[in-house]
Amino acid sequence: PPTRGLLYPRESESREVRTLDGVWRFLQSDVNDPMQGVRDNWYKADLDKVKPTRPMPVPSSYNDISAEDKLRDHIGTVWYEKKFFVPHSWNMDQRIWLRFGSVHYAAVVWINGQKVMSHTIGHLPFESEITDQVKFGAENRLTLMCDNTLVNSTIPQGTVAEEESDEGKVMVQRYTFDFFNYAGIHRTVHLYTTPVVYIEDIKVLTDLTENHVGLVNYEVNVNGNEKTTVYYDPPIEPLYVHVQLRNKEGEIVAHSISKTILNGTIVVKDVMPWWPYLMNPEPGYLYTMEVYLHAVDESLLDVYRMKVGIRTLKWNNSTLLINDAPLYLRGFGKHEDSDIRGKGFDYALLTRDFNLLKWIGANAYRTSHYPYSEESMQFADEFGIMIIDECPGVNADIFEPLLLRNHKSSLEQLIHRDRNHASVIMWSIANEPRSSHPQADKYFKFLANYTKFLDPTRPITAALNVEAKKDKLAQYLDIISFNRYNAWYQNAGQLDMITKHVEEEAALWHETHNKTVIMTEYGADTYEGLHFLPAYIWSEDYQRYLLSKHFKAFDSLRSQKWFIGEFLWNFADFKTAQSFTRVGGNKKGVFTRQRQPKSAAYLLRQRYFSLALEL
Ligand code: GCB
Repeated sequence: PPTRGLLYPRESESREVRTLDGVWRFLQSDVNDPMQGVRDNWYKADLDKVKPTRPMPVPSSYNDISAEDKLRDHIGTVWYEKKFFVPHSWNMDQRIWLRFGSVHYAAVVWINGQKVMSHTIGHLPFESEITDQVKFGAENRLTLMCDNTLVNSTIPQGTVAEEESDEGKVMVQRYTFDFFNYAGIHRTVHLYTTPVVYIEDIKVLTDLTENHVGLVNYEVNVNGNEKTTVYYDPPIEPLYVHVQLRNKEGEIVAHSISKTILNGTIVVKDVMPWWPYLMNPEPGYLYTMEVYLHAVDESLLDVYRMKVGIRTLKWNNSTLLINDAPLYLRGFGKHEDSDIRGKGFDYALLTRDFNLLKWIGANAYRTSHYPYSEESMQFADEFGIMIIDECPGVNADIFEPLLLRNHKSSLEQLIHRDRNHASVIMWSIANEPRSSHPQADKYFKFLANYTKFLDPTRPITAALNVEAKKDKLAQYLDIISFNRYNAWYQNAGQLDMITKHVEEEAALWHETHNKTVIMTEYGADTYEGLHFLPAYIWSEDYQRYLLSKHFKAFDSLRSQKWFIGEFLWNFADFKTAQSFTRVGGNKKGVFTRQRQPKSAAYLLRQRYFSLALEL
């Protein structure tokens, strides 16, 4: 498998970073002929010459930007275009890179009419060197085609069918997960430079020893050397790195030089470990690791800086520990979702969400049901919020080989992107797959082993919703997570049928596999402002009552060490595909989509803080 990650673009004395965020040109293809643009070479000229375009913000989903249902519900390809200058000053012994934080679902990219890259699977970054395609000191044209079609082999799965309508035959996209299939350029587009010989990837693994000593093991991957005969003949070698660590105050606290190799260990005395929120007076402590790449003549080739949290993570069949302290997770399932921009990245929203997590006393969330932005992972490190990092495999149903290939690829890309984050404590390989299906056994055996092979340092989980006795996946997990909607999808209205069911189901998972258990989803749709006494379904009163009945179950389960976490569904209301079970979307948030609290948020806050104080 590939071992290479994608470093987040950061400027330094050897690197320049720009973004191409802003207003791009946009056009929708004909739903009945999505490949027309490729056939007719739309990327070879300005898009406006092909068809009239419209302005489109980047990053943003395109779906909710206009007043047209045809754009909101569009199926197939859309085209984006952006003009940008590359200054003359960049035409000097360096490489130029174009990087997308995420485009959903599939993307093809051209620079000045030449194809430079393609990528499938949303929510994950991809990049390409474009040094040979750009014009220096001149304007360049970037064209991107994006396709939102989901089929049996995509992660996640969907189906597209041609059906009869009042306007003749139309295409209909269906999927079984409920969140809206937003599409477009969802995250920042970076244009950046590296030196010719450059730091391509860094992997860190941290440890703590007795006497307050921290260890940072690092492996640096360098690239560009063997390909550089054009630039440097003979190639520069050998290379070495000088790595140093600065504390929050900016003082150098440790360093290491290896004169011949690119990996080593930094020893940090009187270490400040990384702790989750409310487990320590200074949670989320991060050092800055500075990596200087030198040629053997000591000339400086490249510099990259990244934040590192130093912690240990251990688990067995009865507990999960950070820095040898047992964890109890108080969290949420979330979504990347907001008004107008859909899944488009927004720093204001991200910062608000983390401030709300802090306000409510949560210490964890699951990136349901796909990888979240790299910027959010950086926030999680800094706020001490632990992450169950989920790949986009939601509601897998038909287990075909091509699906497995894409599922594996999504985990490989996710792990290489996120493995250096102290906040990531678990990989989630699936949400609610049909794990009772006969083919699920072999499929998940393979997928679970592959994930553990990619990262043996973190436990793996999956959020399950089939009956414990019928499930075939849990046997391959380290930690069992389950989703259940007592008094909602089961026994709606029966608030007296929650506590016992939750206790019994958690116990059954534990008994069947002798592993730790988390409840990753429970909740009730709640229309803010709706009140009923006695509590009645969809009201704020019902949500509060339903939560308190779950808390009762969690409290009795917590006395058994193997029950290690509760995750409410959902942090905030979010948009869904249209259905008669949804009023303006899924309303199970304790915050509205505008991030204001429903009354249950205060109840949860009380619980999360009192749980934190107990520990
Ligand atoms: C689930 C899914 C989640 C849904 C939720 C619901 O089981 O995992 O994606 O949003 O139920 O509210 O229906």
